[in-house]
Amino acid sequence: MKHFTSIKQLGNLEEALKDAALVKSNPFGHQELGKNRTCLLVFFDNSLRTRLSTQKAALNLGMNVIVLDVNQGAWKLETERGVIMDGDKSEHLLEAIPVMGCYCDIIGVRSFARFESREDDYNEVILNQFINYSGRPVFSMEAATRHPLQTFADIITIEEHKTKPRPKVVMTWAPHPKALPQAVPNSFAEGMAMGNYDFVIANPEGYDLNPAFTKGIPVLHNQDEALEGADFVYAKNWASYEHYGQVLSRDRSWTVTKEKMALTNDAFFLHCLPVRRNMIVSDEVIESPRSLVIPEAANRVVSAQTVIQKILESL
Ligand code: AN0
Ligand code: CP
Repeated sequence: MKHFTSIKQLGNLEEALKDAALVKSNPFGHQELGKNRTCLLVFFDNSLRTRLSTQKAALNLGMNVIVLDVNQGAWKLETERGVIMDGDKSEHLLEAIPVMGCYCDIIGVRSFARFESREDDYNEVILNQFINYSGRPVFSMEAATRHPLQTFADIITIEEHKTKPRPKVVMTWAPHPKALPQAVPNSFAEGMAMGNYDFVIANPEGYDLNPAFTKGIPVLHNQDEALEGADFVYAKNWASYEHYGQVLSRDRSWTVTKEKMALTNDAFFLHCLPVRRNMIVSDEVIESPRSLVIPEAANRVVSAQTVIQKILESL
């Protein structure tokens, strides 16, 4: 694997899950692969899980790790070409990226949707500049439209807990005070399509995702109907795609509560975290024995390590 920007690049999901199981059972088995190699993690946005789990994954593989928080301590970066740089930005991404490439062997990038232009976000302008100008393999740690390392961890977690060959998985929108990207839900939909899942999306009117990610997937605007018989409930907020970046609803009747979970087949609860309690999910549900949010976060090491290993093998 050269670059990793979409869960689809894993190819065969079943094979990738076998690789992940091997990584999980023997995390220090391939330290020779990373020896004397450097992994650079570049963050344009905040992170707890991705920051820690990806470092841990690279360390497990014997790599050296450097972390750069672009907005803390680095020069302010211009991202648009052709700009007369007489403002507060001291350096252009077009120099900064190849320079970063000089100091490492592989690069992870986190750069969320900016919600300034749907076209720029969906063209993954920042991530693609890293791919085009760093001279290094690049993997996404959540870009504008996808969060594939999260999706892979989500699927590993579902596979570990499913009790039937084709579980019903419901991804439901839930309320949040701020505009959040579509990367996590887009990516999860993409991942669900790769496996044997009875997958349904529930969201209010005006919140349908980009149809490129939801082709052939049932989308219901009635959450209760969608939750019926679910084996897994995957909650997430996202801002509107149609009215791009807008928060059209904060309707707390969409919060995942005990009453909502009672509609399911004693479903497991998943969320990528960070989560706002009693907006997205009630205290009771997230603290219940059916909540998988911690094992799901733990699997972020496994997903990152499996992907970094594949990249190292192709260097
Ligand atoms: C981000 C999002 O929704 O994409 C990161 C989630 C992994 N969430 C927040 O910014 C709260
Ligand atoms: N789930 C996830 O990516 O969390 P962070 O934003 O904390 O990295």
